[in-house]
Amino acid sequence: MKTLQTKVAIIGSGPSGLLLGQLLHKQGIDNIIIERSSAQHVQDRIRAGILEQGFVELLQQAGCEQRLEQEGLVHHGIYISVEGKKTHVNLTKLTDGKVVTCYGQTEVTRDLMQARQASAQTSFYSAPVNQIHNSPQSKARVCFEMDGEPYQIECDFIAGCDGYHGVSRPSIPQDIRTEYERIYPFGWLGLLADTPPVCDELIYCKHSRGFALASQRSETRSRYYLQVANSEKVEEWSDERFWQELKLRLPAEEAAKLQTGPSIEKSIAPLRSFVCEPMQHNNLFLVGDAAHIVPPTGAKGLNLAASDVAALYQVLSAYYAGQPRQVVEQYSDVCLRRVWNAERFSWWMTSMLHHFGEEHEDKRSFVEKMADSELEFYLHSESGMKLIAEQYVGLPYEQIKSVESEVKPHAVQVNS
Ligand code: RFL
Ligand code: PHB
Repeated sequence: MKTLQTKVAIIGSGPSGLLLGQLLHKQGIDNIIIERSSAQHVQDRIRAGILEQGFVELLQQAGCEQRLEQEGLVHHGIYISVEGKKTHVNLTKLTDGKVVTCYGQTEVTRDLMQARQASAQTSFYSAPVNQIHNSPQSKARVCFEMDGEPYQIECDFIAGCDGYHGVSRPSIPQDIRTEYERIYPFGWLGLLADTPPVCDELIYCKHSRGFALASQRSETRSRYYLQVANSEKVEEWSDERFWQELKLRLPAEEAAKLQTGPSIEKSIAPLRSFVCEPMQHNNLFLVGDAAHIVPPTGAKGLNLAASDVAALYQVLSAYYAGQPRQVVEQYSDVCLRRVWNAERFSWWMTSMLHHFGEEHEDKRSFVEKMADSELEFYLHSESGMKLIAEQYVGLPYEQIKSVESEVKPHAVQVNS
């Protein structure tokens, strides 16, 4: 077995792992990334598209902001459409100048991977981690296989950035972790196409046929989503069927100018809310989707991963700058406060905007009428709109607390 050594072993090369690796590298903290899939596979995954300001600032700190600043689309607002009637939520006005940036996760991943290559830090691809040793009595160890050969990495800390299906979370003993979960009775069917977006801002559409979202990746590339039942199969959705259904759910003005075209990608993602507490155990930290999942309605999944990275980067930097080990112990609590906030917002947006009515085919349910009324209440009140805007642009990151070294009393030398 080959043995390597590093300070931080990072499992997973999604946005969490890559961003953490780059920030630590900039701070002179050695790290190794181990990724199950090939680099190409990681780069080709089509996922999130909206970045909060906090994420953009982290990319700047990591030195990976050049392309984002040239190609990212700054959005000052979003539209919420209810049965075709649009309301504009002016994010900038309602939050004293904040914005979000539309820049695909695929592009973020590509920029971070390029920076990683240039950094000469070690990364292993097509190398699934199969075991984690994380006891307080011995050095932390990560074991994996590559090209049929076993490897182990000895390290101070392990960052579990390996997503919802990774090995990090299950390696925390069951009696230590508590998991909270909600599975929604629908998913999102997403379609990417090289057609100009119908609108220069995002439109979240509540509709009796089901939710729809009009998003984008650039001025020439659109990303659309449709709420579909969990039983639906992507093969049953031809491009023509998708475009027809989307037209029915968009406001009339956008439906009239919708330009259709062949899809570049089409897939169904189930919707889930999930949190694992605590987010750390001994020398292992869970980061991003490894610890929590939100339904995509609030555009929070990727942004939450970034705020975890910010917290872990801060505690590890403080530790390697000489603060006592205790400084890393605040990681989970700091993260979980922000995580639960985003979980609540994402659940709320999902509950307000989706159609839950399959059990009530001819009569709308009481719960749905409550959601209609609540959404209308928010959209017709300045303070309601402000609440939506503040959460959509993202709450500020919490700063970690310094831990003073224990001052040992001076020994008094007694001369005999
Ligand atoms: P990732 O991106 O899942 O990366 C985890 C990485 O770990 C690797 N891995 C392992 N590596 C080594 N050994 C093992 N044993 C391993 N097990 C797993 C995986 O191969 C993978 O490369 O997690 P990370 O970095 O925390 O990033 C989180 C974001 O990717 C995620 O929050 C968002 O993409 C969620 N999400 C969306 N968020 C939004 O805000 N808006 C969206 O529109 C949106 N769409 C999506 C999404 C997530 C999706 N998933 C997870 C299927 C659409 C989809 C389809
Ligand atoms: C996307 O563009 O993929 C996207 C944007 C906003 C969301 C979810 C997904 O809330």
